[in-house]
Amino acid sequence: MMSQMAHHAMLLIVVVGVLSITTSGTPVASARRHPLDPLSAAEITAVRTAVLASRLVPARPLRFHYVGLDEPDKPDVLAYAYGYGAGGSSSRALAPRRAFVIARAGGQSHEFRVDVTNASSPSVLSHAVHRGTGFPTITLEEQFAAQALAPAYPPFADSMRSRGLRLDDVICSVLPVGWFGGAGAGARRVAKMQCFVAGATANYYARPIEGVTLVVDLDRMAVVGFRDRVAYPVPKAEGTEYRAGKAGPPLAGPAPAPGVVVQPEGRGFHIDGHVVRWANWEFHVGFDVRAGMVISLASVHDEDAGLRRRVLYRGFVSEIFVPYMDPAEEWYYRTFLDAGEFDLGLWAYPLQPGADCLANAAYLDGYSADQDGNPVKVRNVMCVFERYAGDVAWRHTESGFPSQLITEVRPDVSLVVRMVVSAGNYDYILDWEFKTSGSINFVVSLTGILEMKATSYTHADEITADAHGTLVSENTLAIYHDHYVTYHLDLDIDGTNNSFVKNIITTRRNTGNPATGGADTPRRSYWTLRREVAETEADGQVDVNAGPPADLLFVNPGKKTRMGNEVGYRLIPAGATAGSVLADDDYPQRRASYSKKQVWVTPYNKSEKWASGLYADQSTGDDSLAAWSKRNRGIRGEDIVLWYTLGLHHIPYQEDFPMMPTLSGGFELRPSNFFERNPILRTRSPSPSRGGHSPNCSRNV
Ligand SMILES: *[C@@H]1O[C@H](CO)[C@@H](O)[C@H](O)[C@H]1NC(C)=O
Ligand SMILES: *[C@@H]1O[C@H](CO)[C@@H](O)[C@H](O)[C@H]1NC(C)=O
Ligand SMILES: [Cu+2]
Repeated sequence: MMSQMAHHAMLLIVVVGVLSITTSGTPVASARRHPLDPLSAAEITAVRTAVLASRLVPARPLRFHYVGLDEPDKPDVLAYAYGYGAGGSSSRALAPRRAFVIARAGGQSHEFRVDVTNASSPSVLSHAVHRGTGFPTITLEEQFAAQALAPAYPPFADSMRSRGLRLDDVICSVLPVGWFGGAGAGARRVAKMQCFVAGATANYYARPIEGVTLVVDLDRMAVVGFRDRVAYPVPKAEGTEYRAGKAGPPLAGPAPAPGVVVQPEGRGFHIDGHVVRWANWEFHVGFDVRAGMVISLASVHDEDAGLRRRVLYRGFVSEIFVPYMDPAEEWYYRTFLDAGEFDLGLWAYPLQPGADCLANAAYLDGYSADQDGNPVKVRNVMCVFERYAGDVAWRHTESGFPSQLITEVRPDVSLVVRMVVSAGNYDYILDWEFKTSGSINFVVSLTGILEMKATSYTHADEITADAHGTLVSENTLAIYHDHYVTYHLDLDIDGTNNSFVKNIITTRRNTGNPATGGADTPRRSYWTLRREVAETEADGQVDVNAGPPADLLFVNPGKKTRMGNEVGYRLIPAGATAGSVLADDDYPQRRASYSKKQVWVTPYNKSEKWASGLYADQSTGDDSLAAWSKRNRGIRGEDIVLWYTLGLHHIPYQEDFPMMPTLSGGFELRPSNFFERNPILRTRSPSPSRGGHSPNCSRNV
């Protein structure tokens, strides 16, 4: 993760002081709001007003680092959404609208809870000072301010001059320092800066000024450290561009034909506020500055039972951990926690219609607060579209009848909800794909620009010691690193009472004895299932690459199918299942120690949302998923949460330069004894002639 400040200024539309005024003078919040709707611009403004008016924290300046919905307690939300809840009121009365705020003032991190139910008279409900380790996210404004310090710092200016570089061609990135022992709670809030030469290219990441590091005190906003260690040639600008027209002439060779999506009867989904209804699915799409897209209250209609059934209470990306693998002075600390140090939602930009999302997509806007607490709107930050990808939902050709061939095929259509996070150099395309079969596919596609290091090498043959990366261009090493994308998935399979079950594949010898499951036949072995129900959090930790093969399920022990099987959903990890291979005692590993296992299961706790802790910048790991799990709480027959980490070891290759083609990984949550039978058996194939003609459709007859 690096910063790309110039683009923020252009793309974000700052909504300064917008108060939604209603003619009758009734409060803004009286508009129909779903309890999980993100804070509106008017609510963010109300939060700002209340915090600044409060006498609890007189110190100024007061800077807002997080402003987001403090969601109502789960029973209240369930009561609203489904008309009932565990212990909650059974009315659909609107829960109070509350915000959670983290602000810095007087060198301390302050937490506020603010009631904005009536946006014209907001009130601070509580205030606390964070006394533990770690700091809130680094704001955009702090990054701008830090960047401006570099050229004005004489030793830096001298260094640039001595390297023959023009100061106005230099762009610096603000990078979190990580944690490498010591201080903890007494630490200073600092960041480092590494700089690049832009000038002739938009791809300044490819032109690092290796060896120069600045340290900035973020609270005082002053340079407090400077190192000028080594000088390598700055890699050339030639061949680094990616902008159309600047990256060279278009390919002359064979190209795919242009295509469009035609939906002659219009979209098949409906968006009502933040609630999306499509085919058998219904869910709420929210936006949070830290997590970005948040999916809540996903339920699926069961046609056979005539019921809407609950699948997921709330799901979002909790953290993206990206450790680099070069121990050098300028690189050792690059062990990013993109959500906790930078905010994923802050780096999500307007999607490009027809390119980022299909032409038939609908878009949703997002709001966050700037450092002064004013609302900032990001247009088209999420999109929703139906995907007709040419895949098959199910099919069969029956050739067993002598005089008849039976073929039944159902095309697969799914609904995609998408957000793209451009975390400085890297872009993450984050998809939730809902399928009529009841499955949810999660896909992360990586693209963008690698993090590169200047070197004296111009050919791989010159490399004698470990270079910690791949030589992707002259004087340019792309450094080895990992990506760990951690999802918080509060599954509620048919209710909140769930258990985590492992169906473990176990090899058996054929004993020949029917009493022990054997048979008097020549077969020597077979596999069967050993079913384990996780009792405590320790049983909920799984390295999917270790041990015997197993299906991992969330089941509802109180709900059975007509056949007597427990209803459930299973997790299907796919492809990207890397686990961290760093030493357990290495500092970044201690901060994100959950990255060694893909699966963790914890009891639901409203305040356990962020896998690397609420205060992730300079965190020590004491407030993290692995630390919570050490309490070893009971998880059998409880309201439990699945944490899944999709991991990739990234060895860069030359094709990843200067711009990386997308590389995807994902996993699936799939109904497993949830329905009585294939829930899409009775779907019909859309007739090609229905609702219009297909101009270029041909077939051999
Ligand atoms: C969950 O369901 C099981 C089976 O019906 C029951 O024994 C258990 O007490 C329930 N747990 C809670 C917390 O209600
Ligand atoms: C909920 O989580 C917070 C933060 O980890 C913790 O302090 C609190 O004790 C937890 N509550 C329960 C009931 O486990
Ligand atoms: Cu990568």
